[in-house]
Order: sequence, then structure tokens, then C-alpha cells
Amino acid sequence: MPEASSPATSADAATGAVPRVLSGIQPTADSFHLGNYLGALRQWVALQDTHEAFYCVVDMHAITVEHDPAALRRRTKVAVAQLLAMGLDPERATVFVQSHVPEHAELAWVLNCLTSFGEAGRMTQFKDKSAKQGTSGTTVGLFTYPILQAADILLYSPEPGEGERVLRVPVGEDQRQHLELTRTLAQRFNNRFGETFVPPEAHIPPGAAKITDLQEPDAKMSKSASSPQGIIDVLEEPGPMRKKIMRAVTDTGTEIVYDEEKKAGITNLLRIYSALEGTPIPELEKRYAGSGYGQFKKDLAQIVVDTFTPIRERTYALLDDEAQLDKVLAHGAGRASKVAARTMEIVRDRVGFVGRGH
Ligand code: ATP
Ligand code: LTN
Repeated sequence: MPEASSPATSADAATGAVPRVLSGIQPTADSFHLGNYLGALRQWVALQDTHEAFYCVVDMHAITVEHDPAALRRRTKVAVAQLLAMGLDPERATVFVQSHVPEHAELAWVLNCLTSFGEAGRMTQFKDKSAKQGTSGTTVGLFTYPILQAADILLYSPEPGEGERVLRVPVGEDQRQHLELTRTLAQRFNNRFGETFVPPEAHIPPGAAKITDLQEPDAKMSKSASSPQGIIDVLEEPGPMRKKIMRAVTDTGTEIVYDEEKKAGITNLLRIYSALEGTPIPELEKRYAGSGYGQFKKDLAQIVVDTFTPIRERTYALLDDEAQLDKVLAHGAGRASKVAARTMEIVRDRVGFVGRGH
């Protein structure tokens, strides 16, 4: 986590004295899950206090796999409502929908033309997903997905100013390789066309970067890959939440100790407990010495329920007022567009596109 610094003000932001933060999340399910929350979204909320923040729901990424338009529309709204319910403040952070800012697609095109085929083909998420779907079921959009992600990030690169030029990207461990590609593309663009982009820094929480599936503790908890029993949804009711934690796969032992290799299930639960309660893992091991898995799981279930119940209630309240949500999104799109338009003006000029004139 970054050191605490004083809250960003709009005056700081105007002089570039405040570091920037940008991240995105796909609206590919009816709820975010515990992995999304601990790996990424909790950091989004914390960083809005110390950074000029841009957070987008990446609906254009969500169509790289087959989708249903009505579901995408609904999930985009539910995603925004959850982000606000978790504590994003649309006055402090710019919260917007990616497709509202067409510069994302425009910059992605330019970056496509700077990325080699081999480089894109080495992305492990692409390799995993395309292997599952087969070549005919895999779109070119899925192949270029990380390049659109690079565009999402680099559009919000701070311009040279008096202050610190920092662009942080809070994400889980699985996004590290995409961030590396983004840094490479930023540097390549700068080398070819002149200093333009700040290579972004990944901001990955040490203890919660990879929350695993409750039923398969070696696999990532994932919207698309986890079974319903393996995933805890943010919007889930307390009953099923408790049941899933009580039934989480553990080993046949009884000791609550951290051991990634031999006790992957308990280790995952310890990480979740520690991240949610803010207690170091060795302290939890001491607290539960000799008490067995049942009590430990019961206490953890209570913490998870207590964390997500207010978020669930606020999400549904926000979804009841669609007009207000639309207003928030229009406001966010307006703010994001200003920055994106300015960056694209510079990019078009640097790559040699002729200005349109007035
Ligand atoms: P999908 O399975 O469809 O790829 P996902 O569940 O991995 O989806 P994303 O929308 O890809 O979720 O991820 C949103 C954010 O949550 C990213 O920053 C990602 O790194 C983070 N994240 C996702 N799953 C986990 C996890 N299990 N542990 C920690 N962070 C996670
Ligand atoms: N690929 C990311 C989602 C994403 C993103 C971004 C994350 C799209 N654009 C920009 C950070 C910054 C994922 O979480 N699966």
C-alpha cells in the first residue's frame, strides 16, 4: 500500500502535483466476487483519497467473448452501483463506462499498430482462454484485449507538469503481465514519437493478490471459471455465503497454519481473514491454535457477511434510482473525456495524422 499522504485537491490535480490512479473492471457477471474486492476494488476506494482517480467499467472488453446485450446492459449498471456502494465517491473519483469515451478504441488502434503479433500471442490469459474456446470460438478482439487495456491506462497518463508524473494501476496478480505490456508500449511509443506516456506502475496488494476458489484452492477465484460453490459473490445473501465458507475445501488435518503447498485451502482462508480484519496471519494462527477448522470458518463467515451486507444493501438502493446512476455516469464520462481528448490530440499529432482544421 502507498504511504498515506494528504487528500488530493482539485488545485493539486490541476498542477499535476497529485499522482494518478486508473483501473478497470469487466461487467461480466451479475456480481463482483471476493477476489475482485480484495485483489482490486478495496484498493480503488482507498486510493481515491490520495490520488486523482479514474475508474472504468470496461464494457468493450466484455464483448471479446460471446455475450447477451441485455445482460451486458444490466451488468454494467450493477457494476457501477457496486463500485459506489463500496465507497467510491463520484465527486472525488471519476467513475465512468469505457464505451462512453470513444478515445479508448481510437488509442487502442494506434497501439495495435505498435504491438507485434508474437508479443500479443505470449499473453498467458489469452493463451488460457483461447485454449478453452478453440480457434474458431476465439475472437480477434480477445487477442487484442490487452492492447485495449493498455489504451485504457495510457489515455490517462499525466502530462508533463510541475508535479510527480505517476500513474498507478490497482489490480490483482493475474494482471501483472498485461501491465508489463502496457509499460513496454508506453516506452515504445515514447521512443518512436517523443516523450508522451508515463509507464504505469502495478499496485498489487501483497496479501490478497490472488484469492483462490473455495473448492479448488489452487485455482484463482474467477467469475468465468469458478463453480458457484467456489466463489463468494459480493451481492450474495448471508445464508449461502456462510454455507460456502463452512464447506470450503480444507485438508484432513486440524491445525490452522499458513502453508501454501500442503494447506492451500486453509492458507486461502487465512489470507481472506487477515485481509478483511486487518490482522497479521501469525496472530490469527496464534488465536486459533488448538481450536479446529469449524470455529475458524464460522468466525470468518461472520466477517465476510458483515463486510458485504452493507455493500449489498447500498447496491440495491442505488439500483432503485436509475436516473441518479445515469447522472453519475454522465458526469464521469464528461470528466474522463476531457483528459482522453487532450491525450488523443497529442497522440494524433505525434503519429503524423493531419489535423482536421476548424
Ligand atoms: P474473469 O474470470 O471473467 O476473467 P475475474 O473474476 O478474473 O473475471 P476480472 O474482471 O478479470 O475478474 O478482474 C477484475 C479485477 O479483480 C482485476 O484487477 C483482477 O486482477 C482482480 N481479481 C480477479 N480475480 C481475483 C482473485 N481471485 N484474487 C485477487 N484479485 C482478483
Ligand atoms: N483486464 C482487466 C480489466 C481491465 C483493466 C483495464 C484493469 C481493463 N482495462 C485498465 C486495469 C486497468 C481485468 O481485470 N481482467
